[in-house]
Amino acid sequence: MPDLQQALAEVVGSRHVLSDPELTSSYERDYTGRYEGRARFVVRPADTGEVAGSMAACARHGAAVVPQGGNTGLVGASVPRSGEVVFSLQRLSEIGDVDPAVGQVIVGAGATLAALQASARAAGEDAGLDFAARDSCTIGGVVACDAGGARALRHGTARAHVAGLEAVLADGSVISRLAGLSKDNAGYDLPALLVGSEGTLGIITRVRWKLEPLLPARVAALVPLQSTSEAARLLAALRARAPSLESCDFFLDEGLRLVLEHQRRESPLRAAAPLYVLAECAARSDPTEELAEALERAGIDDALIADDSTSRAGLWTLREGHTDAINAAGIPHKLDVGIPLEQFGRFLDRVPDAVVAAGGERTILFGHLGDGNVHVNVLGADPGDPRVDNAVLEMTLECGGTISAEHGVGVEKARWLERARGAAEVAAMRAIKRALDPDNLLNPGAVLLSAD
Ligand code: 2HG
Ligand code: ZN
Repeated sequence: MPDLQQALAEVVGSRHVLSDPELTSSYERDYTGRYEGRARFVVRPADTGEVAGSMAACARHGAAVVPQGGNTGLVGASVPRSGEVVFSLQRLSEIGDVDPAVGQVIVGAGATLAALQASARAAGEDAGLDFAARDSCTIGGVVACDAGGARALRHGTARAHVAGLEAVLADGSVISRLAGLSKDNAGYDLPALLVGSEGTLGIITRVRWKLEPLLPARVAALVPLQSTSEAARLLAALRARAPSLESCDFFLDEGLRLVLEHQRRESPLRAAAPLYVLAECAARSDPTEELAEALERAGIDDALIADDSTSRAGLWTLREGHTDAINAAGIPHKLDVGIPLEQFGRFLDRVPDAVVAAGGERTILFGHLGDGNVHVNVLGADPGDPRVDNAVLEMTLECGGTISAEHGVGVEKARWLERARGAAEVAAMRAIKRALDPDNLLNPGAVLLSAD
């Protein structure tokens, strides 16, 4: 049997099997800097056949693999831990023609979200999903971790956009459901199982993506608020009065100050407030009146309204700029949790003290209010110290929330899965994992702890 490097080179060509640390290092460290490890090789297949051939070679050699797209994951699941082969899917970037009759398009796992958005727009459609990492994150990763973002409030998470997919399994075999039939219930829904499986059940190579109609008329409002109960009242008013509501995000004053400092700009608001909501409405015709009615119903008269694309983008950079501004200030602990709205205020009030008691210094809270999705970012704790993570996740469960809303479980929260889901559910997950990946070759240690 040829050695693994030679076997992989026979499949993808030797220049696509990287082993020189200068070439592999960018695949070995995650975006936050909290997670890194060495790769045995980085392999860069060009298409599904090459992914399948590479996986079969790894299976023959008993070599574990970590699939990777744009390496924008935030839970440690996209970088190697201990000598795995990294499969970079970036060369699978082809985007097919939009089928206008069904509003679907077949997208390669390595196409960026921004490229999908551009293709959709050119065909008069919308990808229906959007978030700050759009220029780097890839569709395979988006689907593998069931990413959400601000527009999930209206259009659902990545799962809602998957009309089918193609993937390579642990033995190198290929499953393909790309016909895009809206009614197709022949057998188990394996594509649904792969969505959110974070590379532990198969390597997604192509996705049939469901598009949304393009809504060209957009208006956003940045609303300064005094409390989470005011925010809840605003959300209720938006739901009642503005059916065009697409996003309803939030951030706090501490986060805003950090972002303004990082972006070297002034606040667009005259006065600071403890909490800000950024809401956006989208429709075929101007939704400004709808938004204004909702704001009035919530008793708001000091919102900043942005009705052209430049001013809307200016407001969204304040919200989306949090991740970069936090990264520039240190290596963060990032806990992406979901909290029932009635517990939102209690959670936001209590979490900073719990973080300090667990050895963290600074807590920055922001996220997607409409989905109850809070991004808890903590600075000042040692990257390897789990106490902050434990404190935040403990409080999340106490509040009836979920330990992972849109970033995934990864390696960061694998220890917590059983607490969060219960023994029976995790036993069922393990049975599925064993059936599809008996040798634990696919992203070992992500989602489910390998040791058990
Ligand atoms: C966002 O909503 C992303 O901007 C990233 O989910 C959140 O950096 C984070 O914690
Ligand atoms: Zn988010």
